[in-house]
Amino acid sequence: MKRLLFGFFSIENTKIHSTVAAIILLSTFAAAFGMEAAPKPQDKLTEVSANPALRSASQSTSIRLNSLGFLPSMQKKATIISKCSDFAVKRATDSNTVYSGKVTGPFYQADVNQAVYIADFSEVNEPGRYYLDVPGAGKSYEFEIGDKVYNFALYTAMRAFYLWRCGTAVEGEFNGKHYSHAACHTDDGWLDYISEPNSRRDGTGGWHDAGDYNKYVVNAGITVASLFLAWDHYQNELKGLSLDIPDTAPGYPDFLKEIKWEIDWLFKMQYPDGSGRVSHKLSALRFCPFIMPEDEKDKRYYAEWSSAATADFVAMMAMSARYFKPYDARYAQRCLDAAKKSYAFLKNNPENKQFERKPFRTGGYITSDQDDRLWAAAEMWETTGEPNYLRDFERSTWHLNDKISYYWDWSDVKNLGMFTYLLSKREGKRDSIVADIRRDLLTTADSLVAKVKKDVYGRCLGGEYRWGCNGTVAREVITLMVANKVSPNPDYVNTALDAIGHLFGRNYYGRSYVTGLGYLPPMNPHSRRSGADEIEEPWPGYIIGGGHSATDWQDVRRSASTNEIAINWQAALVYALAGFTNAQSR
Ligand SMILES: [Ca+2]
Ligand SMILES: [Ca+2]
Repeated sequence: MKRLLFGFFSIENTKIHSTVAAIILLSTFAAAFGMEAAPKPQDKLTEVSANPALRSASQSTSIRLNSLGFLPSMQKKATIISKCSDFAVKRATDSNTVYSGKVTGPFYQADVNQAVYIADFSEVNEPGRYYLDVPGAGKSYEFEIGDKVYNFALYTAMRAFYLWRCGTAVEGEFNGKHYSHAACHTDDGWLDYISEPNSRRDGTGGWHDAGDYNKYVVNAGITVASLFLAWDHYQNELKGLSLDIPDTAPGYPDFLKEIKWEIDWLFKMQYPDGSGRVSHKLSALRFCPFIMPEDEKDKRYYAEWSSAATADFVAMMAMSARYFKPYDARYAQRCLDAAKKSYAFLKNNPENKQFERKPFRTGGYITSDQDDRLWAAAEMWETTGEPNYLRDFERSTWHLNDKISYYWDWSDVKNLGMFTYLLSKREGKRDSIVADIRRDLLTTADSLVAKVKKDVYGRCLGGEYRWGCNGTVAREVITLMVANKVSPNPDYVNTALDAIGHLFGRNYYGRSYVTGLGYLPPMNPHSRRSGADEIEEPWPGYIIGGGHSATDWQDVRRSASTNEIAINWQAALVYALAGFTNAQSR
């Protein structure tokens, strides 16, 4: 069984999230290992939700809406899967009707094989607690309308990074439970595969990557970038955010303090030989079983460098130099020096040097580097203003037919470079490239809007499903909000809110996709800490990857393909929520 399990683990976490082959392979494995059937949402209704405020004896499973709630002035919609015609919005305190209207529909959608009705109650803007009463469908769970409905979710989702910390003990309270683990992986890491055998150099720190405990530079790239973008776009709201984390960076706001924990580790991934090369990952040779992190005792090694990891390192360090500077100028300079060194190495070594998996059987994160290099150049230019970086960016960009990728994740970070260049206030940009990026961005945002308007659950990817696509649903909020910066449009903002609504309950399952938050959240994420500890409820605030079709999500631990957690998806969720906190100031 152990051998079989290792076989399973070696496939489950391949980090090749977007390949169809992997999906088919996983389905085969899932069948071979007899995965438990997904719980049907109605079976779970009698169980305790992690959010007791949402419990009620008479809730209907037919009414799906954003269980976090709604901002007063913004759009509010529910999807109802029972035949109905009228609906009322009732105040929770006294059951008085504050609004009544007619649903639209039925609308048939093939991928979920449902004919549904839509209730639009956007006109209700008085803060308070409400529920929907729909003759023929029943009563919804209670929801809130208010300015701060996303604040606690943001806090929990960002604190989840702290709870992911490696090389240290962590602990946190949630919903009356105490989550903790002892200091882990204090031997990171060994140099056998990049220089000398049996010698060790400090590689402690950083965040565990996902449901596993390894650390990968490429996946750190899109993660750190998404968090810095949240900071860049919403720092007035985020500056005051307290995360209840240790003061590992005195003088930094908590939000940046948590990012710095990862950057401190990232420094250690640069080769000790002064070349500027960056190790692709720090990892055990195999995934460990479901044990607590401090119990994983296998040796963990620096893997050989890759050009994508080196470029992502440059981009992250350049961003760090920019955003940390007001709080710690010396550290910022160290970041910039490290970025320059690795950038110089890349310039002298233009080949796409991919990571070679052997002998590691953990996550691959193998990717071509054109997009990563382009992103690195954009961040170096934005941080330094030096024209050589601008030239490098424009040379690698002008000929690209699609300046903006519609679907993006760790393997395609082109958009990050494009956003930085487009939004930069620096002089010297080439008008034609700016115009191309702007046009492609708005076209992409418009297509997301169009998909949301056609999808009965307001899903901005429509019927497109890939590994980790819940993370991409959240990540499209970045696309939409950057588009909204260059061409303000209420459709972009509403589509961004639809993405949040979809993730927190307005979906086929009528459930939240984020542990501990919202209505009937995932209970069995593919997360080693949650699987190994003594607490029934999983570690809180983590978004799970989601189905590979509209109807195949499984809330079971073994389903790495649909129920894992990961830092790249998490950072997208943080970005999405950050834009809608303390909304009264917007
Ligand atoms: Ca890439
Ligand atoms: Ca547990």
